[in-house]
Amino acid sequence: MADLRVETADGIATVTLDRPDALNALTIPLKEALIDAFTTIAADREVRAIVLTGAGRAFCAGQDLQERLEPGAVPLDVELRDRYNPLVRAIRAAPQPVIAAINGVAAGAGASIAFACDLRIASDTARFVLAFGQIGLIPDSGATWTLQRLVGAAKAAEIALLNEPVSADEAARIGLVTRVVPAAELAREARALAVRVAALSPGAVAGTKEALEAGATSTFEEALELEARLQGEAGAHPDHGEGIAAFIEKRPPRFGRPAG
Ligand code: T3D
Repeated sequence: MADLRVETADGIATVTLDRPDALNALTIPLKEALIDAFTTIAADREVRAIVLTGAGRAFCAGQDLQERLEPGAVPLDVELRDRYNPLVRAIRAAPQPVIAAINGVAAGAGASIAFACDLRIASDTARFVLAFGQIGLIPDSGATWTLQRLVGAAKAAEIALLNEPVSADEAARIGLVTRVVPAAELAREARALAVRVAALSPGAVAGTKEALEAGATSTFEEALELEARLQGEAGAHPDHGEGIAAFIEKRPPRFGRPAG
């Protein structure tokens, strides 16, 4: 698809939104290509980490507002159920960690998509703008769920209700991004993060994602039980033995593929 690039090398898939003239705003074909890309990559056992980024000066400006004005535009509830929700679900359900490399402004659903990722690293030129309020909408694509879990309810209410842009430095201060790097170093630093997580046991990483996701809404008892089940699976996988052997032999572990 012309507006989306997917490159895979050394176990890392890089997904790049590529409509720089429209600040990578999301059209129906682009959203569908993204859903396809995440679904395909999730099933690719050779891929151990995913980097999501934007071409040009923006990460993503959210819904393409030109498309919204076209005659016969899809009603918003349908658009959310058919495309935005499947997209953020696909990001969160991927067994591999998804790293948002936020190279510039992330607005509307572009911000929501960044919030849905597992890790966020930002260029010093990045900013988050919820933007929904200024066009008479409510935050969507999971932002009402993700944002308050990332920064706390009070800060999330401030960001969502005031529509104040959040600068890269402020995002780092409130824990919305892992760190901020100079723009010229973003791609390299995002890749370095991806290499770090890609070196871990893929099964353990997938289990960690699953447990964190479930733990966000479960009871303590449910979390304990899920940890017991997932740890049973992790403990029975050869990666556990390899991790212990590598520790004893004072060498880096060589983890294999996920079980199943
Ligand atoms: O609708 C549904 O299906 C429901 C789901 C909704 C999800 C959503 O995402 S709703 C929110 C949609 N997004 C926005 O409202 C953001 C609109 N954009 C902006 O507020 C600003 O452009 C930014 C804060 C993102 C960046 O500002 P700035 O000053 O750096 O850039 P700019 O000059 O405003 O934009 C540059 C170009 O990109 C410009 O085009 P031009 O004049 O050079 O031809 C602008 O029109 C275009 N652009 C920016 N955002 C969008 C866009 N074109 C289409 N859709 C956009 N969202």
